[in-house]
Amino acid sequence: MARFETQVGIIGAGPAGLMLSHLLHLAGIASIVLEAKSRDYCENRVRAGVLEHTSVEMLRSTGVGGRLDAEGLCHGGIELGLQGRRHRINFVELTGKAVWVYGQQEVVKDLIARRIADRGDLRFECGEVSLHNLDTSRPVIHLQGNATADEIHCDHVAGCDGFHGVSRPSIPANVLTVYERVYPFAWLGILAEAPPSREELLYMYHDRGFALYSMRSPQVTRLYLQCKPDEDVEQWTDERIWDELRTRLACSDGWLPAEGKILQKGVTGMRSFVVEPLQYGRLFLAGDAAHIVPPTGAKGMNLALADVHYLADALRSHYGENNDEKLQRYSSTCLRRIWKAQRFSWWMTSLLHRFEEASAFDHKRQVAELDYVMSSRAAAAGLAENYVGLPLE
Ligand code: FAS
Ligand code: PHB
Repeated sequence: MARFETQVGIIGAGPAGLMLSHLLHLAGIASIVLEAKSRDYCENRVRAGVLEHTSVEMLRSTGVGGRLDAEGLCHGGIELGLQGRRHRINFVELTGKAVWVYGQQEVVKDLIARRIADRGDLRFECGEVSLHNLDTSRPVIHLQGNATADEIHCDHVAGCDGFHGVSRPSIPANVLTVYERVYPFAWLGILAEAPPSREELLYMYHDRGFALYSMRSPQVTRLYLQCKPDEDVEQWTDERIWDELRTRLACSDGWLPAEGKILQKGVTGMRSFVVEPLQYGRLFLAGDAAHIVPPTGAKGMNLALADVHYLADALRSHYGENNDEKLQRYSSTCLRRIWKAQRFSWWMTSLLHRFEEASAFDHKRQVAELDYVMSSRAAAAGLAENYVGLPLE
C-alpha cells in the first residue's frame, strides 16, 4: 500500500476537475486528480458544445484559450424557430457579449495537455475510489486497483466526478436535500460529417417535437431531436433521423439542414437536479456531481467551470490568507448561480419542447410565449443575458 500526500484530492477529470487542478496549480496549491476512465476515453467523450462568455474568459485568462481562439466558432447570437419561421436573438447587440462553439472534449484535451505540461499529477484508470474521514482535517482517499491499494492523504477533497460518481453518495443522506424534475422526453443527438449550413445555432419548436441545429467545426454538425425518454436508438436508421430532422427544421424560406454521414448517435435523458449543501466537512462538490440541467440552455459545462472558479478562489484564500470565510460560503455562493441556471434551463426547455400531456390551453399559451420572445426586444434581452452567461460575482 503506497501513501501519497497532497493539499487537494480531486475526483474526476472532466471540465470541473481539470480546471480546478489547473487553477490551483496557478495559485501554487498541490492537487492529485483521480480519474476512473482512460485519458483516451475522456478526450473523446462527446458532450457539451457551447461556452459562455464567462467560461471563455476563464480559459483565456488562465492560459488555456489558444486552441479555442484558433479553432472555436464565435457566435454573436442564436436563432429561435416556430413552425418554420426563424428569429435571431442578437447577443452582441443585446448584451455586448458572444458565446463560443467549441466541443467539451476539446476543452478537456486542452486542460489535460496543460496539466501534463505543468507536471500535474493526473491518474487515469485510477481504480476504485472511496472517501474517508471527510469530517476530519485530513481526509483520506482509498484507491483499490487490481494489484495495488493506495491512500491519498489531503486537506480537502473536490468531488468533480459527475452525476454517477462516488462523491455525492459519500455524504450522509440526512445531510443532503435533493431537488429534482425529470422531463417526459429525451434528446436523440447525432454528430454528422456535414459542413454547417447555418451560421449559428437554431432552436426549433415543432408540433412533432423540438429540434436543435448545432455544430462543432466547419466540417462537423451536431443535431438533436426531442424523443421519448426510453427511445431505442437502434430503431433510428440514419435515413429516418434525417427524414425527421428535415421535417422539424424545414424553414419557410426553404432552408434545410445539410446532410452527411452520421458519425455518432445517442439518447440523453433530460432532468433538472440539485443537491444542497455542496459541502460536507472537507468534501466540496462541483459540477454534475451536485447539479444537472437539461441541455436546452447550454449550461452544463459552464456551471461546472463556474463552481470551480469559486472553489479555487476559496482555497486560494484558505492557503494564502488562512481565511476560511469563502470556503464556508462556497455552497451558498454556487447555489445562487446554480438556481438561476436551473431556472433558465427549465424555461428554455418548457418554451421549446412539445409536452404531450399539456392541455390545449397550455399548448396555445406556450406557443404564444415563444412568439412573444421572438418579437419582443425586452424578452429577447432576458434570454440573451442568461445564455451568454451571468457575471461571476
Ligand atoms: P463530468 O461528468 O464531465 O466528469 C466527471 C468525471 O469523473 C468523468 O471523467 C468520470 O469518468 C469521472 N468519474 C466518475 N466516477 C468516478 C469515480 N468513482 N472515480 C474516479 N473518477 C470518476 N451539456 C451541454 O451544455 N450540452 C450538451 O449537449 C450536453 N450533452 C451531454 C451529454 C451527456 C451524455 C451528459 C452526461 C452530459 C451532457 N451535458 C451537456 C452536460 C455536460 O456538459 C456536463 O455538465 C459536464 O460534463 C459536467 O462536467 P463535470 O462536472 O466535470 O462532470
Ligand atoms: C451542442 O452543441 O451540443 C449543444 C448546443 C446547445 C445546446 C445543447 C447542446 O443547448
